[in-house]
Order: sequence, then C-alpha cells, then structure tokens
Amino acid sequence: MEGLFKFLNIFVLVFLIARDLVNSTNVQKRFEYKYSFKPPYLAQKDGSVPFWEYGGNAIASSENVRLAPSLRSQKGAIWTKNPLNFNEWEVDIAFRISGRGRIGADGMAFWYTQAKGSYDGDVFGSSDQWVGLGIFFDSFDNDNKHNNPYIYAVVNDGNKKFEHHSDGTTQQLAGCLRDFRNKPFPTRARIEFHNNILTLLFHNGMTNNEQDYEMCFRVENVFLPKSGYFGLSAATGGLADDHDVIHFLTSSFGASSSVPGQPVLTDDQQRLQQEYLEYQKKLEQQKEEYRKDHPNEKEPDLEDWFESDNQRELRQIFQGQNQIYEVMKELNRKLDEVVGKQERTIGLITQQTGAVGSNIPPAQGQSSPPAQASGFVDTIRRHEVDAMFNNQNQMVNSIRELRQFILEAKQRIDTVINNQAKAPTAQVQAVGYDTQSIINEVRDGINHVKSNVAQVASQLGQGYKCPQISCVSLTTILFVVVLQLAIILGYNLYRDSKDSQSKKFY
Ligand SMILES: [Ca+2]
Ligand SMILES: [Ca+2]
Repeated sequence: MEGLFKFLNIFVLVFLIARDLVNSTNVQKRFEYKYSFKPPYLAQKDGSVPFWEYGGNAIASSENVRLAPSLRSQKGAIWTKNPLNFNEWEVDIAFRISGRGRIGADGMAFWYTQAKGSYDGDVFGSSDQWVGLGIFFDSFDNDNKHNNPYIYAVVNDGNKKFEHHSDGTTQQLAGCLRDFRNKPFPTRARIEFHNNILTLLFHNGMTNNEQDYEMCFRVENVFLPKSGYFGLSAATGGLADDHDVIHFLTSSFGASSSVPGQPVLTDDQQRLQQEYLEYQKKLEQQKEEYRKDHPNEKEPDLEDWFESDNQRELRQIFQGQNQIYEVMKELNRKLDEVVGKQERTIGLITQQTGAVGSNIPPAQGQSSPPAQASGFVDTIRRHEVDAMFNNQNQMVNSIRELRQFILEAKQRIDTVINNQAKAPTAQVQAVGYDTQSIINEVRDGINHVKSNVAQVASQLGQGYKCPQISCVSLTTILFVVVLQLAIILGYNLYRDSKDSQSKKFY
C-alpha cells in the first residue's frame, strides 16, 4: 500500500510538470511593439507616434498622449495604423484622468474594432455603431444613479447606438465601479482577450506597485472580429478632465511558430517526458501487483484523489462560512462583554444616584461629606466605626448604671414595703389617729367648756346674779380655745412635713 502511495505521489508530480511544460510550449506571449507606445520618445520630433495615428484634439508628447485636454467639448483619438495580425491579446494601459473639479467628464474609451473609428465621434470621442469591443472609463454620471466613475465593456455588432443618457447600463457586457480620477500614481487597466474570455484587471493608482491589479470583470463567450484595430479616445463636455495615456503595451497570445500540436522539445523536456512515461509504466505494474495481492479490495479511484471544480468551490464556500461564523462568534462574545460592562456601569450609577438621593435633605447649614459632594460612593470609615463603638459602649455603661440605680431603688421600695407590712398602722394612719384623738380631745374640751358654761348659767338662774364685772369674759374664753386649736394644728402640720421629708429621702 505504501509503495502505491509513493508511486501515486510521483505520478502526480510528474503529471503536473509535464502539463505545465505542454502548456508553456503551446501558448506563447509576445510583446507587439507595432501595436504599442510608451515613453520616453513616445512621440517623435515631428509629433508623430510610430505605428499610430491620432487626430481631433489629441496631442502626443514624448511622455504621453493627451487624448482630450481639460477644456470644454474636446474630442480626440489615437488608432493603430495597421490591423492586428493576431487574434488573442493582452493590453496594458497606464493613464491619468485628472481635473480640478469634484466631478469630471466625459471619459475615455479603449477600442478593438473591425474598422478605425473617427477622431471626433459621439462616443467618448470616437464613432458610434462600431463593430467590436469598446471599454469605457465613464467619468460623468448621465443617468444620475450615483454610480460613476464606472468602467464597463460594450460589444457592438454595428447596429446599436450607444445610450449616453443611461451610461450604457442596458448595453454593457460587464463592468465595475472604480474611481480612476486624480490618483497619486497612474491608473492602469490590463485587458486580456484569450480563449473568448474577456478579462479586465484594474490598478487603482494608489500605489506604484506593479502587482496591485484587481479583477474588474471576466466574461466568457465573447466573440470579437477576427481582425481589427486598437484605438483610444476621450471627450470632455461642460465639465472637463485631462485624459492622458502614458503607455499602451500590447502582447499577443499565439501558438509557437513550429507545427501546431507538435512542440519542439528541448533535451531536458525530452528526458522528463521519457521519465514520465517510465513512471507511468511502473505505476501500472505496481497497480497490477497490488490488485493481485489484494483481490478483495476495491481499487482506489484516482478521481477521488483530486477534487473537482465544484468540490473546490464548495470547500472554499464552506471555509468562508466557517470564517464568517468564527468572526460572528467573536463579535458576539465582544458584544456580551460590552453589554456586561454597560450593565455594571448602570448598576453603579443607580447605586450612586440612590446614595446621593438619600443624602439630599441634610439639615441646612450642615455640609454633606465631601466624598458624596464630589460624586463618589462613600463607604464607612475606620474612625467612624470606632466612634460608633465608643458610643455604644457609653450607652451600655449608662444602661448598666441605670439598672443598678433601679435595683437600688427597688431594694429601698422593698424595705419600705416590709416596714409597712411589719407596722400596718403606719404613719399615714398615725396621722389620722392623732388627728382623731386631738379632735376628740378638742371636742371633750369644748364639751367641758359647755358644761361649765351650763353650770354657770344654772347657778345664775338659781339666784346668783352675774357680777357687774365678769372675771372671765367670753372673748377671752374664745381666744383661749382658738389659740389651743391653732397650736394643735400647727404641731400636726409640722409633724406631717417632717414625715414627708423623711419619705422623700427614700
Ligand atoms: Ca456617462
Ligand atoms: Ca451613471
């Protein structure tokens, strides 16, 4: 099996080399100086360009061909003197279309036509209803679709009139939107017609790098006249650009001068071909042996070893999709991050707003803490915690003291209650008792006085006349009684106040 792989690898390698050799011997690219111009000495001293004819407003110098200058309504063209003697070609044109306006007009055309066009025609400076190919570098947006400058190809059989008003939209074969005005380096177009495939590569003039061409269009099944002329033309209108062509380089594709299909091989090529045939023979032998050794195994199909165009395209699409998917995934992840950060920020802002809001009504004259005033989220500080603890401790001590005091008070109350329990006729009752007894004494005294008075009255009624001058007058008696009562009441009041003082002490 390993041997088979080895031989297959060698076979593929040799096959590729041989194919390239065959291709390179069959197609030959040749520079065609009779259909080209380039600086220096582009134009001769008399102003003529060798192998070319120009007219209209076109001017040729040693450095370039100015097809149309930046003046109003100018038209000019340059055509090869002789028709082409080859059918497949590649043309590289370096040009500058420049003007002071933001918009220019009208543009430049490349021609490959059966007959030479005019030098002052209606289509970018040359003839309408041409037979062959016109590629237009259209600066001015006639149909106002904001799609100019535009590069496009129109193939005409001589019957179509070019539709300027639509910028040839309905007539074009293919095209691309490219800005070719006012570039730092010359813009370039590489037009290739080979195997009935028309390709235009464009260099946007942003660099001076020879390799910076990009595809503008590629069209298959394009049929052009067998013989024809190359031409360039340009026109200006109400607006104007300079249309300068710096070089026009033509190469032809053709079979080599030897008999077609029988390329002349060098010694190396012959040797390689010999080796290729030998390897092929060996491969066949190996395959035969392998089949004999492994009769049950299916022979690997060589077709499976190489992918077809469709398979390759599918694979590329698949890879492209995968890349897009990866990029999307990455973007999604980034978006998630952004959303997360945003949410966190919103949270912080809400918190801060809340904190500031809760601190909005400080008493007037009290300044809010600077951290809050300056919009920071304030956190509790160490010294504040300490102060709080101290306050708490003080409160606990106060409560303890209060508790002791209450206990003390309770003990004293208990003592008082006990005392009361031991002497149920306490001082309150004593006060009442004393008062009662005093009142009783006062009553007895009064009764005694009354009885005396009654006795005196009865003695007076039994014949004893009241002496003229009474020994004790009524006023005196009443005075004595009142004085006695006053002394008793005063004494009682004194004792009461003393008692209440002693209560207060408890
Ligand atoms: Ca136009
Ligand atoms: Ca347009």
